[in-house]
Amino acid sequence: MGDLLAGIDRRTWTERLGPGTALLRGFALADDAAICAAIDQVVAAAPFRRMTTPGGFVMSVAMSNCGPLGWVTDASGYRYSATDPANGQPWPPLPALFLELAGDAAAAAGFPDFVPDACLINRYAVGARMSLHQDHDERDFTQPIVSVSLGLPATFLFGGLKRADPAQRIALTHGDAVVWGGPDRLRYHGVLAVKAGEHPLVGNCRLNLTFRKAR
Ligand code: MD6
Ligand code: FE
Repeated sequence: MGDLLAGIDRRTWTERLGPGTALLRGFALADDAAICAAIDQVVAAAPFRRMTTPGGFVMSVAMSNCGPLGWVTDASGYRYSATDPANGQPWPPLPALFLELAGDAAAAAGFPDFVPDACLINRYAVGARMSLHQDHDERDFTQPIVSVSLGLPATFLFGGLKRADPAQRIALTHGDAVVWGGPDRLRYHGVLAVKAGEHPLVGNCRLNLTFRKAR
């Protein structure tokens, strides 16, 4: 597994959450400051914003994107867009570090050659949450999703392929990566409301990156 990784020595403890899901504890820790600096650069050009669902609810999580495509939602639906609806410009490019991190995490979980074309950046202020959903706006479900958590801890809900299936509760902390694909690619998942706290690097919020191959 990790012995094939080139470059940075990423120390990690792997927990398998399902046949196609690996939790790589601490995978992003060695790069945390550089990742945060890269996020700051992205959101200087494409600021965090709270989007509206097709049903008319304003999401509690604030979002931005980088890469060729970005995930957006508004009254007309959920979709990937090559441009930021706030300014009509392309999303900021995917930092090289992000591509390397996502590819390394996917490889460590058994998905070689993962090249994302979208990175959704989620910012959870205290109290923000994400209700149970499936990630199904991508075209190619053979490709996994790689998720990196930074800042305040959160409880991740990991359900089944049907909304009513029981969900595991998993504590995700700063530096953890979750890679998710194969038979688990369409499992329901969500995030419970983030509790108050202060992270020495990130401050009073949780950040989550999800890398996808949308097209
Ligand atoms: C989050 N993550 O952790 C929200 N989706 O903030 C997701 O919705 C997600 O972590 C697909 C795969 C992994 C994830
Ligand atoms: Fe998701």
